Amino acid sequence: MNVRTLTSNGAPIPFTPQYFAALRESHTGLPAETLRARYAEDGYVLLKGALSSKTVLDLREAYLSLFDSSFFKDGNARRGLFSGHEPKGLPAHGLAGHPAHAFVRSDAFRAFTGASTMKSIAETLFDGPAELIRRTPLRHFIPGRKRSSRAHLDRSYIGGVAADVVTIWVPLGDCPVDAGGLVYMDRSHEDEVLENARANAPNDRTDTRPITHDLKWLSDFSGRRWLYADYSAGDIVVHSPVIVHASLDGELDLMRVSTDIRFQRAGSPSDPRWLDDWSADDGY
Ligand SMILES: O=C(O)CCC(=O)C(=O)O
Repeated sequence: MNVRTLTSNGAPIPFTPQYFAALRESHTGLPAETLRARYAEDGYVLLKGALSSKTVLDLREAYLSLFDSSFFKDGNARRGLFSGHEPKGLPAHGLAGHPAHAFVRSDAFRAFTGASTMKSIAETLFDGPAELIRRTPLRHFIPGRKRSSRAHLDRSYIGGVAADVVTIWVPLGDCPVDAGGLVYMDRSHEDEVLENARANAPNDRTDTRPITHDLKWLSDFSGRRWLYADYSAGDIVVHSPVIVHASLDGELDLMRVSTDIRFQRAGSPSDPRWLDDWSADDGY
């Protein structure tokens, strides 16, 4: 039998039960205590259909429409399929002058991150009032580039007490596993050894914040599996700053556009580096 192999930053990992299992599915109709118990137990909650798929697709379209239509198959920005032709003459993703830099400063994006649904999900998990953290990255992965998020914990990037910060990861559109969605290392939020794995782990960068780009290595090292989902537009994952996560390389035509929206418990200390709008060169 042929084993399917996925990659992350070009490093291969077999898509087998030894390395992968499904994320546990939840939804916003579950009692708040159940959601909090799952978040504590798993380090995440995957909320299927938490947002309207139309709202999510409208937002992605508003962003992609800032590019030349030659970027998209059939010139169709709503479908978001890569034509194979990247726009020329743009700064790198998220730098001033790139559409992602302008978009996170737009009213449409602010209305999305500031929606009451988002805040109320954070408040359910905190069991108390939440405040939006302003710095909100917009991710855009183009198929075939073999570039993904390396295995990391958010706590390596943002200060604060882990129990007082949550991230809501929002794929802007469908994101099946081979389109390069986020994967979470099973129960890694309980495993302090993992954070120290970076001393021995292969690393394709000089940045010491990520643990590794090699997801198979980390799974072999820890004996833990990567949890994945075939996300649909409207699904979100709320995750803890201490769960190890990463993303896979996109193999489909579908571009992966997503955003990670963070909340802190109201009144808890803010990380001063996260008080401004995101820019890809802000260093955080
Ligand atoms: O979307 C990605 O690839 C990275 C997102 C992430 O690391 C996060 O939401 O914390």
